[in-house]
Amino acid sequence: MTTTAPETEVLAAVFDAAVAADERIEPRDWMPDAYRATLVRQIAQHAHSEIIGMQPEANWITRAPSLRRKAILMAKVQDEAGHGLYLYSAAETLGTGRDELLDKLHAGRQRYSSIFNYPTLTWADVGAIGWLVDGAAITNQVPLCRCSYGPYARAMVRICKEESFHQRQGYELLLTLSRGTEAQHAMAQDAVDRWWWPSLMMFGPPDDESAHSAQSMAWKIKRHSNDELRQRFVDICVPQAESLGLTLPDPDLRWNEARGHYDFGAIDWDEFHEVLRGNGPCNDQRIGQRRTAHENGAWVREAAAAHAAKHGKATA
Ligand code: BYC
Repeated sequence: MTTTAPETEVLAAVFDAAVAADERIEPRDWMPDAYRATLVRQIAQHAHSEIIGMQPEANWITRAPSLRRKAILMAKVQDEAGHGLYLYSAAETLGTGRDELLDKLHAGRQRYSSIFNYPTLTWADVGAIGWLVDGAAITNQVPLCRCSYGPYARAMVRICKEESFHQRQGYELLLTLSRGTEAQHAMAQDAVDRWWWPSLMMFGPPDDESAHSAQSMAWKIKRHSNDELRQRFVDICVPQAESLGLTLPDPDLRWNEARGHYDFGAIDWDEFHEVLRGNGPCNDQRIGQRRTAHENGAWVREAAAAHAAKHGKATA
């Protein structure tokens, strides 16, 4: 639908008023092109993170130490596929199809979270991912349940419930290892040492370098800045690490009475940018495996399309 300049001004005023009043923007509502593009960028990146995020943990399904642990891990990895589906569906409501987004991911034109470019070297990494990575994801994503765009906000409610369960299983797994043999305790500590700093990077660049934060916060897509959420996460983790009997690998971590927060050491932003440029330890492996999985699934998509055509149904 094309609109004249005065019409667009009226529509923009209605949109601004809805955002100011904390009302939800829904798919059929008028929205600025840049708002739509920002949402597609963030939701796509988030969806891609969910499905790429299946890989590091799936690496341990065949080697889980018990049937119970295997069943839990399989369920968690399946949940992540589900989160990807909710999010690709939310992006579809903005007029962007799943095929298009997957093509962009496979061509390296859209991002997924930096965290999934690190390897899972031991079984304890499954615990560290649950505790730290899902913990960081929840801290970042709970405010997204109040995002101004309705379909994204509603998808986040369900995702956050499941992520909370994932975080608890990671904590419980690490606690078991931490209280186990000396070797198990050391394995848990080593995993936390490797995952701590990359988890802090999940929140994105510092506020003064975050290109999108100010506008996304004005549109109430993001409700807090990257640094605010990172600080919240550190404050949550320190007492949890103590209960786990594990330490966090930061000599500068200490309570600051005046600020009412934990101070923490400098993050290696060069490492973050290298990972974003594709030079992390597992970037090639992750995207290569994703492309292969997509190619191997072509027959399923073709069969579903043929079935739908025969029965007169639209395909996704
Ligand atoms: N990794 O202006 P900024 C999960 C990019 S995992 C890669 O601050 P924004 C899960 C950013 O895209 C988490 N790229 O951006 C857990 C931008 O580049 P472009 C997935 C990053 O969007 C367990 C540039 O840096 N969650 O759920 O305002 C198992 C400048 O950044 C990262 C989400 O995606 C990063 N860490 O803020 C399985 C949550 N950080 O796009 C799955 C939703 C920044 O201009 N997303 N960049 O090329 C968000 O909340 C925001 O997009 C971010 C970044 C906080 C991540």
